[in-house]
Amino acid sequence: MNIAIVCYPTFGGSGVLATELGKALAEKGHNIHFITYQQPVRLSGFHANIFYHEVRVPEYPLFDFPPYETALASMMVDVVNNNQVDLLHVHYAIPHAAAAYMAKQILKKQGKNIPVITTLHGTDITLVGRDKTYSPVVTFSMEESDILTAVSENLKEETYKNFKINKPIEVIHNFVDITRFNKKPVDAFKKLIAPNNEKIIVHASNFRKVKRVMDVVQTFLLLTKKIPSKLLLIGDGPERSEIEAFTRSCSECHEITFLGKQEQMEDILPIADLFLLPSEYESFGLAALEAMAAEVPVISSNAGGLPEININGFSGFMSNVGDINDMSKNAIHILSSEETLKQFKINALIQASKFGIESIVPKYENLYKRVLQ
Ligand code: GMT
Repeated sequence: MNIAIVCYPTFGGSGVLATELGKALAEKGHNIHFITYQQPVRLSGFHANIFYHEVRVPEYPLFDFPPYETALASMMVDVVNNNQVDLLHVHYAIPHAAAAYMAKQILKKQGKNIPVITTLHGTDITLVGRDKTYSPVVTFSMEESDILTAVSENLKEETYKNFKINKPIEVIHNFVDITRFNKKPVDAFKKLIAPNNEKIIVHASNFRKVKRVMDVVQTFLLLTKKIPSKLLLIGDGPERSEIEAFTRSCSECHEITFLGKQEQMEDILPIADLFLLPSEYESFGLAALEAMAAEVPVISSNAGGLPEININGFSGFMSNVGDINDMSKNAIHILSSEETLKQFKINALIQASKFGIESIVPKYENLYKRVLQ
């Protein structure tokens, strides 16, 4: 099949998932056309059947707000017309689903019926999408998509709760390529981070409020009083400078390192002993799944779709949002003995395997076949 994938190119989970899906489909012989404004971060190297079409919005003095959505819809039309594209798969509803609707209508006038599949990822529904600034357009473009999918049962429920739509929503969980993340830790790297055999704790996110990165720091400070540890904070975003300022002013924070944005998570995760994700909300928590695939147990909140991936007392533990005492208590329990840690590591991998790329990608292929019939 010739498939056009529209996504955000950044480190956010929706862009990561869309890119990994495109790469996996290309491996299976499909031609994949990525349409976005920048090369997706996870799209490196040459793939014979992957094409990247960059959306550019020309500057014009009148445009205080450059019309990206219009440029995107035009690019979709162009890519479909010139590459025998069979379907459009858009990730993250805003503004991709609306632009896809526009492209579909233009193509219809030209005598082509192009199915649109919209995959909802989380904040396009729970934070941003339900705001009245966007809600009417999001509602309409979800209804008009030929197929609507969500990355967790929780996100499906949230969508029906927040939008008046009748459209069926199919849940296809996010996936991970286990073979890529399940690598042997590099001892020299581990030694560099933790020279005295301290435990290595990792958090990775876009440092937005919803991620509650300060809870990560507070949980770590309670934990490290009992078990000598190092905390690696990966990613960047609006909350980083405030949290960095706090860690500079706090005398107990010298074991915390900010690594910034990292493309090769599969090289870092294998040296970790625990992954912290105390988010206010996660539709799924792809970062936690990738950690589990690297045999890293997860201490998370129990918000949103996290209970669908993190199994309490098995692959890690879950606590109520903001309960840093419970999170640190659970972290200490996992790290208290090598046997306990080893068992949780094994369990994390078992749990991640339920979301293996080989079982989830065919679900998208089946969707495509169905919509093309
Ligand atoms: O987590 C973010 O803020 C980024 C966001 C995105 O859209 O890129 O992630 C969402 O989609 C991911 C992939 O499906 C999910 O794993 C994340 O849980 C979800 N984030 C939220 O719901 C906050």
